[in-house]
Amino acid sequence: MSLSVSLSDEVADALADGRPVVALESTLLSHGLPPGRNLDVARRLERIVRDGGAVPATIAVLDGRPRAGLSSAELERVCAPGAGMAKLSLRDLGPAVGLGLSGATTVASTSALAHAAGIGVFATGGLGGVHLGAPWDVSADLGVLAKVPTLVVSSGFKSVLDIAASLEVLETGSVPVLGYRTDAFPGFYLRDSGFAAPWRVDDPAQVAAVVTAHRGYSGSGVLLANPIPEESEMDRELHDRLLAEGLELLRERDVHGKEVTPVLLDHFHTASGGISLDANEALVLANARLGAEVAVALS
Ligand code: PSU
Ligand code: MN
Repeated sequence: MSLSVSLSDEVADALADGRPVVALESTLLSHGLPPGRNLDVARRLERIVRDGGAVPATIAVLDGRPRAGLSSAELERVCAPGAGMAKLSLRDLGPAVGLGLSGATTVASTSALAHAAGIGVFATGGLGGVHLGAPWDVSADLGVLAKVPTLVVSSGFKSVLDIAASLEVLETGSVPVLGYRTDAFPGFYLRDSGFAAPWRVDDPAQVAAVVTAHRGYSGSGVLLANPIPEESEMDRELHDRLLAEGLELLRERDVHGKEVTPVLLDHFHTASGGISLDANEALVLANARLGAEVAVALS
C-alpha cells in the first residue's frame, strides 16, 4: 500500500530517531464526541501519550492532504463544529485526496495511514464491527485489521455491535486478540462483553513480545483489548436500555451506513445525561496511556 502522508516535524524526527510514536484517530473526536468536549479530549490524549514517553500523531486529512501530527490550530479545526469534516474510512481517502477535501479518519483509515507513515501503534476507543440486526453492515475496521500490521489498542468493539460476529470476522482475518490484564473480552462501556478474550497479556513487555513474534508470521494487525477503568464502567442495565432505545431510533429515523455509529453514540451521550460521555473519555485516555507504554516497550 502506498499512501503518502505528511508528517509534522516532531513526528518525523521521532520516527527518524526510532523513538516511540502513538497514532490517534480523529473520527472519535469529530463524529464520536460533541463539540466543546472533543477538543479537550484531543489535547488530553496527546498529553497522556507524551507523559508516557511517546510522541502523539493525531491523523486527519486536511485540504486533500493526509497528515500525521497536527498543530494546536489544526486540532481545533478538526474539533470545530460545522468545520465540515467528513467521516473518512479507507475507501474515502482516494476521493478526499483527489478532490482536495478535509475529513476525520476512522480506525480503518488511521491504521492504514499510520502504517504508511511508519507508525506501528495506534490507540482508539472502540472498533467498528458487525452491526446488530444488520449483519451485512460490517465496518471496514475489521478488514483493515486483517491486512495492515498496526497494533490497535481499543476497549473492544463498540458495545452497540454484534460482538460474537465481530470476533469471528477477526478470527477469519487472522488477527490476534489480546485481553489486557483480563480473561474477558472487553465491551467498550462495560468491562466484560460476555465473551472470552482469546489470549491474555499482563504487561507492555508481553504485548511487545507478541507483536514482534506475530510479525514474523503474518502481515495482519494485532488487537490489544483494554477494558474501561473500573470506576468509569457504565451500569449494565442503563447500558442495555439505552442500546435498545438507540436501535429503535435507527429504525424510526431510517438511519443507514456511516451515520449509524454516530447516531447511536449520540443517543447514549444525550440520554445518559453525559454518563456514557465520561465513560468514553475515560476509556480512550486509558487506551492512549497503554498505547504509549507499548510503543516504549517496542522501541
Ligand atoms: N471509538 C470511539 N468513538 C468513535 C469511534 C471509535 O470511542 O466514534 C469511531 C472510529 O473511528 C471507528 C468508527 O472506526 O467509529 C466506526 O464507524 P463504522 O461503524 O461506521 O465503521
Ligand atoms: Mn457500516
